[in-house]
Amino acid sequence: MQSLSISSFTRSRFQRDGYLVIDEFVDHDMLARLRASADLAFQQVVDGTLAARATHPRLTWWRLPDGRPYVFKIKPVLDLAAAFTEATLSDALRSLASAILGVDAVLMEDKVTYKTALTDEARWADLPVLGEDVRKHSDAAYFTARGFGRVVTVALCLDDCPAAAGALRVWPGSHERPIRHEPTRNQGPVVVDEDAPEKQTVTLEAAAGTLLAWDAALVHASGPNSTGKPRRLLVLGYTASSA
Ligand SMILES: O=C(O)CCC(=O)C(=O)O
Repeated sequence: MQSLSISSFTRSRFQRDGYLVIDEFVDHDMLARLRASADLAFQQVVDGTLAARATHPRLTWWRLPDGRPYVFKIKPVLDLAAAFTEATLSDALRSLASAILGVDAVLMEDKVTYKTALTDEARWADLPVLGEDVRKHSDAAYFTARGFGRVVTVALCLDDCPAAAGALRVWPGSHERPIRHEPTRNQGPVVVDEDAPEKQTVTLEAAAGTLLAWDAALVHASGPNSTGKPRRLLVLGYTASSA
């Protein structure tokens, strides 16, 4: 994993745009271990859910309109596999988040988003029916409600993430302006279209090993994964240390 300090240019660009992308952040060996860890977490939580016929508390899933169960995320994951802990204990990610925040950062949330449909129909599971899209949202209000100040989200792409795989889409600069949300029945608040028009979005297509970082107040979304291949992100939230 790269250990790097960001330039004042990169920091001011992050402040202006609300996000940054660093290619080849994770080396080949670490990437392989993180992928194996994501598989292991999936086995423990998803296979465990299917075997026990009871939803694991770490699992967020729903049913697609065609009836297949769809795994969105597992949270938390760090204690489920050693490479996750290793990645977050290495100084690279925390120092990057500290440089962006301008203060010492601590990890406050961790998850893997999988965005994958299951072949097991899990008919016993009473799941809401939703699409594959992650609709436009920002996480800042949710973090504020949990008592956190400013949060930087850091995501490591465990797999290639072209647009067709549901790459992250962001609305540059949206973290700096008031954004209206509207409630939804099953997906939490989503951003109203007028405050984040489609023509202003940037799609962050990325190769496996890329690091994406965004201000939690930035509006973001992602589409379906239609590649038939995994598209997993290890997503970590960092905030100012209170120490
Ligand atoms: O994994 C994705 O596509 C979306 C992740 C996301 O929206 C989030 O972590 O807030």
